[in-house]
Amino acid sequence: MPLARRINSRDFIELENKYGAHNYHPIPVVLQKGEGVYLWDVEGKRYYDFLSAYSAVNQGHCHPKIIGALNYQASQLTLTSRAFYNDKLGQYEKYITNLFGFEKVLPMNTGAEAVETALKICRKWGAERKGVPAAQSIIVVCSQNFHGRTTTIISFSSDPDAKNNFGPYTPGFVSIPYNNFPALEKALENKNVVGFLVEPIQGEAGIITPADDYLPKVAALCKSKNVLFMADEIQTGIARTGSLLAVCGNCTCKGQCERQAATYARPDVLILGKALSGGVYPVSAVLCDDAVMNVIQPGQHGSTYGGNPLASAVAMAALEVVKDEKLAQNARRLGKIFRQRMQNLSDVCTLVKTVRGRGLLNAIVINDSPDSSTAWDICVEFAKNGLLAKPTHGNIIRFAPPLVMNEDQLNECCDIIEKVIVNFKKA
Ligand code: IF1
Repeated sequence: MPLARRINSRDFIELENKYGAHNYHPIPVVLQKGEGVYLWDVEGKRYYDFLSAYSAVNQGHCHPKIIGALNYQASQLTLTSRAFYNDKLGQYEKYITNLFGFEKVLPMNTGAEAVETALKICRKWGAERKGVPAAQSIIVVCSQNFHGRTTTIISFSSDPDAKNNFGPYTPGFVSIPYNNFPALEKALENKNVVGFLVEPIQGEAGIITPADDYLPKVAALCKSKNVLFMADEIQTGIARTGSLLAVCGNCTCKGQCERQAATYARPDVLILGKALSGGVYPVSAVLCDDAVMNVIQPGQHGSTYGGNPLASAVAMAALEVVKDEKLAQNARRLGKIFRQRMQNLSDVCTLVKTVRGRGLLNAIVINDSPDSSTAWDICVEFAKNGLLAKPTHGNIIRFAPPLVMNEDQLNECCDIIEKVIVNFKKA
């Protein structure tokens, strides 16, 4: 009787290939355990996580405080539906609205659901408060956006992979170039525009950071035109970019104020997700003031799991970790060190064309065609050297470690990145 062979990474990959939809092309590692900034594969190899599940694990993998909240609440009450009240949702709603400085929150589960919720609120507000007939309302978006994968959201995507052959598409959206204020001014001349949806930093597009004055000017223009400024902070929020919110980034207080600073680009609608739960449970949220949120009345929007006690307990713990462990400050400090190390590398290595980002949301642009496999091949080499990252598009590699990383760990990761890139030989 042959000894049963220990199941290995290749077996797990084959299982996913055979039984799972092929809607991803993962880096060939099979992960089994995560703790803080580290991940281990099924063979016991340890990696630094430099993706953080696309910025959902800002607090580090399996943070003990968040897991503790999950375990306790899971043993008490997980889901009631909103047909009844529960003892966690109200506490969570008070906590999150006070923390971000808004009057109301509508709790959802995934980021795309929160974006869809924001779009619905905006359209309804346009019809019932601005007087734009629902069938004529327009929401302005930016080209190269990423806001999720539902049919309405991909209707205004400019990425053919995300959009092609998923029509017919939802109407009512106009796309303008990102970080182009004159283009926004022109678009808002249309009186039927009810909202502007934008990422404070475009993540999937390749960590595109706008001009420092872009978002404050967007906030002021939307206010003057009675258009809702909707900030999608699902990837940039929760301390990732070195302040609690990326829209705080230019504020003189750097996110520690009650958001009164003149340079704070306060959105009318704030959309959160991902690290709102520290990667432990799907939690998303839409925050706005009563004047906007109260267009939603009972029976007009909802979700089976939205605002459940488990999500509420996990999200409160996840947000407390951000504050207690000063993750925004750490992201700001380590981000500067990281970009300097990458710029030093770019100065001596032609393979790194550009370095950009804010806080611990950064990217390097590889000096090769977006159609080349170079960025992918470099990420495979990173994995062999104990660091996990993945290209966003073609030749751009996103670097987004958990915000709990310390300076020594960051420098060790920079050593790995530099070693791989300096020694990289194109196939
Ligand atoms: C995938 C990208 C990142 C987001 C922003 C909404 C959502 C996302 C700014 C939707 C989600 C995820 C989705 C995931 C990969 C990842 C991603 F590559 F797709 F674009 F991070 F950049 N707004 N981003 O980044 O949130 O519904 O996923 O909870 O779909 O491949 P979700």
